[in-house]
Amino acid sequence: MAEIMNKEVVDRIVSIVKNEFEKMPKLNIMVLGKTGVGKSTLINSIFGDTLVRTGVGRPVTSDIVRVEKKDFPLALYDTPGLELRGDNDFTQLSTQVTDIIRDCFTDDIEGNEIHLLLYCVNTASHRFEPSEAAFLRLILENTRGYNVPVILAMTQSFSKKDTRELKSVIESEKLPLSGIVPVLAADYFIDAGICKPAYGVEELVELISDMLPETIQNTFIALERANLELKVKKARAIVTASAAGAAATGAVPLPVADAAVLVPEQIAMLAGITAAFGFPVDKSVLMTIVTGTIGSAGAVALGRTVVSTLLNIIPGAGTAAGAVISGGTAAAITYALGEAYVKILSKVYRGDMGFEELSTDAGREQISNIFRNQLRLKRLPNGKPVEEIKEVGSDD
Ligand SMILES: Nc1nc2c(ncn2[C@@H]2O[C@H](COP(=O)(O)OP(=O)(O)OP(=O)(O)O)[C@@H](O)[C@H]2O)c(=O)[nH]1
Ligand SMILES: [Mg+2]
Repeated sequence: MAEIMNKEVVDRIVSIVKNEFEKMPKLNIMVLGKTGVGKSTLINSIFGDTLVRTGVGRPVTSDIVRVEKKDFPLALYDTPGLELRGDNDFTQLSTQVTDIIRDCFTDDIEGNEIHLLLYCVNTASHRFEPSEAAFLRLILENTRGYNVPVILAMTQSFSKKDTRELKSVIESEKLPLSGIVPVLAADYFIDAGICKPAYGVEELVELISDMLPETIQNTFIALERANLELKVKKARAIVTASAAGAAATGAVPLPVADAAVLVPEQIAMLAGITAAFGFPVDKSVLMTIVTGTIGSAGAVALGRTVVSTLLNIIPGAGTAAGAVISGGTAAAITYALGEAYVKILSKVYRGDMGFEELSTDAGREQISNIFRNQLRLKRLPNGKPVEEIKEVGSDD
């Protein structure tokens, strides 16, 4: 019985998540900068290396290539191998950039517009030339009406001193940028055994997210691979909203048997969280995650364990055979399930727990424990304790 219910629930979640991904608006980013500054390395560290490695590039202008991958809601306008030497080259490129941005905004294809411009300057080159500043100023002026945020990433910033110095040079140009962020996108090996660890990409990702409109922000949070906090924040917002929804829905019949009856609200919540983490690379992986987590937590979530746990928590509830739980309790269960799911996905994301582990007995045990502990906190999202269970007798 529980098995069947779980499979149904898992199927529902898998299909909702797939759907969420399919309807996700495409994120369009343009990356500019001279050849070798580290554009591809930076993009890899933000989105994982699959796009640059497996994406298909199509030239848009003489210098700009649009890179895309099937079923991946990201288009990257890249400028590979760009040798910019003088004012002439910059003027030509700024025309290409401005034309693309304008065309994307005026082509009447919804969601085709460029959402962000990332300009990369190599800190190790010690240079930010007047022609570069003029180039950026020109683009900013010519595209002002489209409100495309321009972020300047100082790449290969392994020296603190160089970073400080070059940053003040860039700042002195007083360009209307959305931010200047020093990064080291990949660990830098100075000498055998001496390594400067990568940094800054997390901050850059947070800034990018802040600069994007909300619908595109969701796409970005699902796709980015550099900032777990951002995903968790988004996921927890979904949990809070769902718990509030469950509270508003009011009394929910609590099943007595082991049947894991997850109400649609909770299914939507779990799907939303899964999407925020950006896991569904393919259906089988997604199946493993959902089966492993919900299969374990879900059975606990609304099965016998939850009843007895709640009965232990709430004095005077007695041995309700078929109790109806109040809105407050429904919210608390939803909240616990959501928080537990976020915790588990975070573990998987960080690599503290492997995909394979999710379906082992030990993995299941861990998941159940996380959920039970979460439930024991007896808290609502607003920190208030769980309300009482109302006994209504048998519900057969
Ligand atoms: N260790 C380390 N190496 C980097 C970093 N960024 C760039 N590099 C190195 O610099 C070289 C050029 O980096 P790419 O990312 O290919 O530069 P690009 O701007 O994409 O270059 P083009 O596509 O040719 O315009 C590569 O050898 C990278 O490994 C970094 O953050 N850390
Ligand atoms: Mg490149």
